[in-house]
Amino acid sequence: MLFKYSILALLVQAIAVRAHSDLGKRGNIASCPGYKIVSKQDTASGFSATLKLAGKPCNAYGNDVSDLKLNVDFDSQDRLHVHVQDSAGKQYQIPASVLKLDASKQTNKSKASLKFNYFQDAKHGFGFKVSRGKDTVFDTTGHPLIFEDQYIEVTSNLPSNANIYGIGETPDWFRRDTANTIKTLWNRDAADPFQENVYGSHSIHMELRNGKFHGAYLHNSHGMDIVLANNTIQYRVLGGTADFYFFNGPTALDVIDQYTELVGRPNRIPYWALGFQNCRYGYKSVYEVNDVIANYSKAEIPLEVAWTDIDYMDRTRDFTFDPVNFPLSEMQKQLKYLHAHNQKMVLMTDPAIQRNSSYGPYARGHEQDVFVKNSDGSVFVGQVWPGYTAFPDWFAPNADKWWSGELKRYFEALPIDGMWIDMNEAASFCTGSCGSGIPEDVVPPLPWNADPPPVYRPLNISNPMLVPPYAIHNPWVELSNKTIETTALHANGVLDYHVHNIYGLMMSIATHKFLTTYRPNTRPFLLSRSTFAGSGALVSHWTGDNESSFKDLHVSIASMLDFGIFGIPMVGADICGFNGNTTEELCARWIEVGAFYPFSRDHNVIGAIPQELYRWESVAEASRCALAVRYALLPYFYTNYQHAVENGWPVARPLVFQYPEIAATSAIDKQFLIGDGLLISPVLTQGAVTVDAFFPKGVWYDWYTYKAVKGENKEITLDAPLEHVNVHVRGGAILPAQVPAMTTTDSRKNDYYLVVAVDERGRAEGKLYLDDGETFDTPHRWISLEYKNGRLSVSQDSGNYRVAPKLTKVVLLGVDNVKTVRVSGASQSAAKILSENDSTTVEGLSIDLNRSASISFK
Ligand code: MIG
Repeated sequence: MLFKYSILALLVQAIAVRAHSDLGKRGNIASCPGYKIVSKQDTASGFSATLKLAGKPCNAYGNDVSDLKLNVDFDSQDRLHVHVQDSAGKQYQIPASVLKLDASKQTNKSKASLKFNYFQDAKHGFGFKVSRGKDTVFDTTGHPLIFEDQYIEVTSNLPSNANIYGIGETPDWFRRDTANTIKTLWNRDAADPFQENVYGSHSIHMELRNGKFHGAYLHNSHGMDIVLANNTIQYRVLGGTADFYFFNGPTALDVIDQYTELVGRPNRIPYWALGFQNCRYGYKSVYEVNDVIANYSKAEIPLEVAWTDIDYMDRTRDFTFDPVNFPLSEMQKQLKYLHAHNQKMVLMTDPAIQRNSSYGPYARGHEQDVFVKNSDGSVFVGQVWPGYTAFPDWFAPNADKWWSGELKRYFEALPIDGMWIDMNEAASFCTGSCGSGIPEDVVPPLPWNADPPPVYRPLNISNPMLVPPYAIHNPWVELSNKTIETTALHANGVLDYHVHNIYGLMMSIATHKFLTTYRPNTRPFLLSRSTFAGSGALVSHWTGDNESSFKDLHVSIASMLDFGIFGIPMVGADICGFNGNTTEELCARWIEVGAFYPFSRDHNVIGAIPQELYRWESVAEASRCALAVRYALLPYFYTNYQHAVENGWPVARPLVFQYPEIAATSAIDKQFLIGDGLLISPVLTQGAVTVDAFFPKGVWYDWYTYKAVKGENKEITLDAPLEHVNVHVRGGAILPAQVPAMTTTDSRKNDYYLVVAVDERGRAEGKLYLDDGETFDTPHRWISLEYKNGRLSVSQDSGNYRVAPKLTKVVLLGVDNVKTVRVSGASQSAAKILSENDSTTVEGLSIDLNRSASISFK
């Protein structure tokens, strides 16, 4: 039988005793009095004020807090900070040790693009507006502020049918439905159920209004619902404070720039991370993986990284190797082999540690007091792969030291290239501390295999920290289902209730710290399933356990675009689909999309039919074609990734980010751009051999044939045979490329070339970023590329990284009739000039990219 996580979901739902609607009392929201401003004081960067409850407490879902403090800070021209907190400072706030927000900025009202106004109305009390010119971008008019110990409600009016993007993590279409959407933020190990909450929490959204974007981020780690309905966006939060940041934009890239400046810029990745990667859950041995590596190379499909899932572990315990099927010595050989072929290895690590004193990581962790606890001080024991497990408490004073120590032993045994951290929501297979009191040597069966099914002790539901009065719309009903119980204790007495959503971020911090300490000058590669605001500074992300279906293929594009907003641009979905059996056609179509995911990895569930790219001839052919485009454009991908590192700009972008003035782009998530110059228009429907692709006004060029397509702000039907994905270059863009090889290391050694796609005025421009792709302290080189009046200039912007390969070829799309080529004045007699479909290819050049150059075409 095919192993499916949805079975697990059903099981957990079965243990949940109550339906969502039974949870909590009906809060008497209507009688909430709101607040009044009692005093106000100007500060250097804005003002502060005190607020008092304006009437009788409504205690809708907790206890109204009577005294509040409001801080308004004009952080920068484009960022406004509005923070309402309890004067007593008792509400839990995200500590700077977990997420340190940028505080470098300070300006004042007169310089700010976003204006702040507060008001007081008789019925609802204190309210505020954030505005930009004529647009009020946040407006609480008509909605009282509700601030209780376990419930905060803030509501802002929206225009009807607003264009809202972001808020997650949730598998959904890219443009959010504002008619009736509840987005719940509660990290959950759920197999990508459509429109529900899954692994991470991101309370950032942006809105497009009148051609301009703005954004808002609520800095709060608690569970929450963000509700879009009745022309409002409403935050219903289970605690903490109302800590909002507003971003002025006005472009989409500006909003993300402003957001990632606040929470952290995307991490620098090693160049090899852009290569294609293969994984599956259920490889039976190291020898099987050896075969997979060999088969990719036989099929001439580039494979950069060979991944192994929990299968390599001895009884699925972290830091161990199965002595029979994945013996360490054979894993070491595989790693050597991979390195000799410029390939890499990444392995899985879970946070849950088997609770067994004879298992070193547990014994040492227990000794150093690093695990999450029950309220009686004993270790909290959930159930994960290795049976009953303890969960590292990243707040524990010794946690980092202990975790680094375990990782160090592991890396000394097998110096892998990157790490994959999974199950860090944190996932557990049971509810509550199900292993507490059970002898250490008992290894329970996985709950879905147990006969009779396990009976777990009931949770103490009268505890509001377990069942808060307001029930967020977590589909597993209780917050504590399948995760660490919300009443479990972290160091300093912090309940898991407050920090559930940042568990994965904290694991990312500890793991990243180890990696950068162990190899101080090497950029780590770290893939995390659970993420939070700021995770992008540390990790890459994949979208978890999707389904092998055409629908999930389509949704994967939207999810990738969401993560661009979340500041985690290095993202991709499991290519060919995880759960369920893929099909030849689906797998071919999937690699045609996946070859353009910033993070490009085939991954499959245990028990499903194999789906490595070489398994079917059509898939192999589709892979070779699509990956050849990716590998040719590695310099372009890398340059765009550097834009992400420096400015947060996502690598993969929806059309609406680049063409906000074209209303028809607002909901397009069937196509996407890489950077601003490459448009991918894949087939997402079974049986289709054509695709209706939207082309914004302007000229676009087919990547393969160089033929021009005239964009007229409408869809054009394109041929799309099974092995073919439509890729177009925007007229006006210059894409840096390199002759592709089978690995990124080998590609980096090949000649450079430029694809110059001219617009209607015969112009184009682009950028090229170069560095060693490996170290932190590498020198860099930024180059500007510009084509106009028949002249291509290569100008050095900054940096002194020495690039060895030469620029040997220029492809001019939309330019014909070239007879002579001169490089910085010198005629190029060796150059070969070829024309095809109104384009010209000039070969045989030898231009040093370490200097500026000017190439004229006549
Ligand atoms: O509960 O390690 O999302 O990629 O293959 C499943 C086994 C645990 C979930 C991950 C998936 C991985 C699987 N893991």
